[in-house]
Amino acid sequence: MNITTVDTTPFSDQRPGTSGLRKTVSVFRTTHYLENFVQAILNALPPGERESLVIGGDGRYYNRQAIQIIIRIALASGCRRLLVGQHGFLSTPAASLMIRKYGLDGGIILSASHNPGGPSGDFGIKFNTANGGPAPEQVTDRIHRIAGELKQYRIADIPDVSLEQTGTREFGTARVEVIDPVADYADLMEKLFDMDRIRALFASGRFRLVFDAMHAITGPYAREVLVRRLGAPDNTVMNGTPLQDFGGGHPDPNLVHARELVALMQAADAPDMGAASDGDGDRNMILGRDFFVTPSDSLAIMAANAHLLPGYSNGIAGIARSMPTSMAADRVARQLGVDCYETPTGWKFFGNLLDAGRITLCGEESFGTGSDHVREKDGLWAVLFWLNLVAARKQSVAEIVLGHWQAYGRNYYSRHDYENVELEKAQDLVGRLQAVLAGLPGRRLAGLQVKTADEYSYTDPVDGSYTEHQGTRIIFEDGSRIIVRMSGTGTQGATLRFYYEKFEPGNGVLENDAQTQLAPLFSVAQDLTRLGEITGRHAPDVVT
Ligand code: G16
Repeated sequence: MNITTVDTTPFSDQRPGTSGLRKTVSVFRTTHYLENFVQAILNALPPGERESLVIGGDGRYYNRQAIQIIIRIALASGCRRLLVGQHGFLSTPAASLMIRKYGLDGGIILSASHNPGGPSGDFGIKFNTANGGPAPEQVTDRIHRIAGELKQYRIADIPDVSLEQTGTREFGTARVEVIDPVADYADLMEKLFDMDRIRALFASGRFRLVFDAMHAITGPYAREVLVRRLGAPDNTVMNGTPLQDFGGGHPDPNLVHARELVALMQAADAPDMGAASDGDGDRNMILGRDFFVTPSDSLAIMAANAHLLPGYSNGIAGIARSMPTSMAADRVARQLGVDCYETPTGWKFFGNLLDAGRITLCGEESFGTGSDHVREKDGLWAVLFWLNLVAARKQSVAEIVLGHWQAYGRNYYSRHDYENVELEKAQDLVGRLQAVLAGLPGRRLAGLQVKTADEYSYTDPVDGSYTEHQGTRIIFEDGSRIIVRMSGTGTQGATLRFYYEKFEPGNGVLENDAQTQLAPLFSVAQDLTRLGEITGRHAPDVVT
C-alpha cells in the first residue's frame, strides 16, 4: 500500500459544534477540507488508540465519496481494522452500538443530522470515542486546535472499496470490513423490549402505526424491526428509502417538517400512533391521534413507566436532561427516589453520567431520548419504547400522557426558533439580555416574580470538567422558565432558540393549548431581549 504525504494549509473554521462539524456540502468539497479534518481527528488520538474505527453515515449526498477518502486516510494513519456500513449506511445509534459491541477505538459518522441534504445542502462529520458516545469537549477542542495548524495529511493509494456487498478486503495487514448496518442493532432491540407483546398488538388488527423515515437512514432499520421482526404491515413505514437529498425534504421529525405524517395523524381515520426519525436516526417524534407528545414529556413518561419493559424491569439508576428540556422528568425522579441531572445541550454531556452508571435514561427537548443501551440518542428505540408502553398499559398514546399529567402535573412547554439571524445581531441580543440579568431577581414580570436570572454553566459531576456560556436562564418563583441560547448546529447565520415552560399542577388546567398557556412568557422574553427591534423578527420560524 503506497502512502502519499500531501502538503496542505490549515482551516481555522474546523471547530466542531453541538454535534460534530457541520458545513455546507460545497465547503466540505473545498480542496483538502475533508482530508484535513479527518487527519486532525486521527492526530488527536494517541497512537494505539486509533487502530480500529467504524465508518458510516446517513446516506446523504457526498456520503459515499467521503467514506472512500476517510478509508484512505485512516489506513495511511495506521488503522488496522475499519468496519464500514454496507452502502455507506449507519445510523448514529447503530454506529455507537458497533463501537461498543466490537470494542473499537471510535467511529466517524457522516451526517448533518436533521439539516437538509443534496448538492446545495449540508454535510457533517462526528467523531465518537471508544465508549460509543460523541467526543467530549476536551477531544473536540484538541481536534480544532490540530486542524488549525495542520500542514500535511497522509493518504493511502488504494482503489475505491466497493460498499455494495458485505465482506472483507485486506490492505497489507489492515482489514476493511463492509458490514450489515442493521442486524446487530435489531438484535439489541429484541433484548430491550417485549417483542411478543408488541407483535400481538400488531396481530390484533386493532392497532395501526405509521413510522415516517423521512427518506433518511431509519428506513432499513424500521423495515427490519417493525415489519420483519414484529409483523407490522408493509405500509407501516413511509418514506422508507434513504435518498441522498431526503426527497427534497428537511429530515427533522417535528410538527413543521414532518408535515405529511402530522396531516395523516389529524385525519378522521388516523392511525393509533405516528412516529418519525431524523436524518441519522437519533431523533424521534411520537404522535397519538391528533396528539403531540413533547420530547420533554416523553422522557418523563418513559422514566415513570420504564419498569414495565423487560430491558428496564429492575428500575432506573437516574435520569438526565439538557438544561432547556422541561423539568417534567425531575418530578418523576423525585417520586422514584433517583437523581435527576441537568446538563448543557449536547448528547456528549450525558456520556460520563451513563458510563458511571448514574443514569439509565436521558433526553432533550430537541427530540432526543435514549438510554444506557448505547451512548447516543436513539430514534427507533424511542418508538419501540412507546409501542411497548401502549401494549403493556393497554392505553392509547393520549391516555398515557393525560394520565401522567394527572399524576405529576403538566409542564407546559414550547420552543421558538428564529433561524438565519445575522450573527452580530444575535450576539447583540444575547449580550444585551445578559447585561440586564443582575437586575431581574425580585422583579415581577407578567404577574410572575423572578427568582433567579443567570448564564448557565456546568461542572461535570464525574470528571469535574467545567463548561460555561450554555444559555441564559430566567427562572420564576413558580418554576416557570424562559431560556435563550444560540444553536450550535446551524450552518447559516445564527439560530436563536427561545424555550418557555410553565408548570400546572395535576388538578389544574391540563389540556389547554401550550401556545395560549405560555403567551404571557413570550411577551416577557420579547420585551427583555428587544427581539423585534434588534433582529427585525416578529414571529418564530419554527415552533415546537
Ligand atoms: C444535536 C445534539 C443534541 C442537541 C441538538 C440541538 O442533535 O446532538 O444534543 O440538543 O443538536 O442543538 P442546538 O440547540 O445547539 O442546535 P442532532 O440530532 O442535530 O445531532
